Amino acid sequence: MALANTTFLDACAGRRPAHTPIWVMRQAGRYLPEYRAIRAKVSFEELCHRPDLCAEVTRQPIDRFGLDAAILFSDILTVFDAMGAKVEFTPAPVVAEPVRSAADVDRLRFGRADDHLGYVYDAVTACKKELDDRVPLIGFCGAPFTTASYLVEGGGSKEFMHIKRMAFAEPALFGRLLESITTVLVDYLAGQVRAGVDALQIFESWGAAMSPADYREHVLPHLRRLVGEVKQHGVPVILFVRGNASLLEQARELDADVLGIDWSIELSRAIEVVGRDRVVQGNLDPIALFAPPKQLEARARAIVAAGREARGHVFNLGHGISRHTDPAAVARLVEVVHGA
Ligand code: 1CP
Repeated sequence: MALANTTFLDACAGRRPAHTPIWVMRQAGRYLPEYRAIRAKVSFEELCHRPDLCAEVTRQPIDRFGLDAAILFSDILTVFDAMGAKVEFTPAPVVAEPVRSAADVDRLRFGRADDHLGYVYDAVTACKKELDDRVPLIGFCGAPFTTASYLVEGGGSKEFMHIKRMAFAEPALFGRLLESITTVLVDYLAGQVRAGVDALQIFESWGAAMSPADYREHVLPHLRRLVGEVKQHGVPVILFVRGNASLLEQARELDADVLGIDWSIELSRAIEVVGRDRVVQGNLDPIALFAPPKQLEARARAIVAAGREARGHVFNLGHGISRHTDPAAVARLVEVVHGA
């Protein structure tokens, strides 16, 4: 069956649908009472392992807001199951044994995604069925550096001391780790496409921890390989690199169909940097959802207008939605973007 709403895929392909499509990073999650009701019954880990519940929470924001794309409910760290690393969600992720030395890297078992992540593929299948071709489904993974940062730091981080130390002091070890992670990610995204996702997003949430020169030397080659290999599957690839103002010039070199823009740069300026021939996604400050309605509306309209200068534009936030957001503000935002 054909998709009922193709606005998101049209924009990804550089076409101009009747309205600007919108989805919201982290749209399924704790700001929604219907999500919290499910989480009151099951842990986050259990939720990720239950395809029926993944499908339900993936659909929740589609039902409530009429967004133009759904994103698979999972996490960028579930992929650790294919690397022999254990993570607990508290809800912030905690890696029991951080990977900091050559012996630690040797201890990891970089396996086939198919052997360890079948439950995610089952969730994709369940989501596709649940969505019933109303909107496309986005699959995702963390970028090699962002994924590695959780492994090496042992969780979230402010300074990224351990992973940067590894890159600067033991570049061969760092390179070996990122290369192995990238191989798993390539395999994992291929499996998501086989299971039925219509598009892919790669989240480089923490790339700005590196200076632009260090990013180019130590990180970009791996991201380039990931994007290049994943592009062969024929679904649109969105590359979201946070810290755009400094890293956008590197992101634009890669062959991603869509470049995600955070709110550290005006969308019009970002379009000048990446070129008007590119498709962009973004970039409302998530905290703008806490502004008075008129102000939210003005900010959203300005971003839709700026997006018209690019070859294509998918409206989104500049990063994940805050768990404290009032769902009514999201409903208003969707209405404004669709009406603009
Ligand atoms: O208690 C709970 O319910 C757990 C909170 C939660 C949720 C809802 C976590 C733990 N992960 C998720 C789901 C999730 N994570 C999704 C699917 C839902 C959706 O988008 O609608 C996605 C795409 C992610 C991606 C993700 N996880 C990223 C990249 C995006 C970003 O925000 O930069 C990152 C960095 C993570 C790690 C992670 N997982 C969970 C938390 C609380 C975090 C962030 C920790 C940190 O700040 O370091």
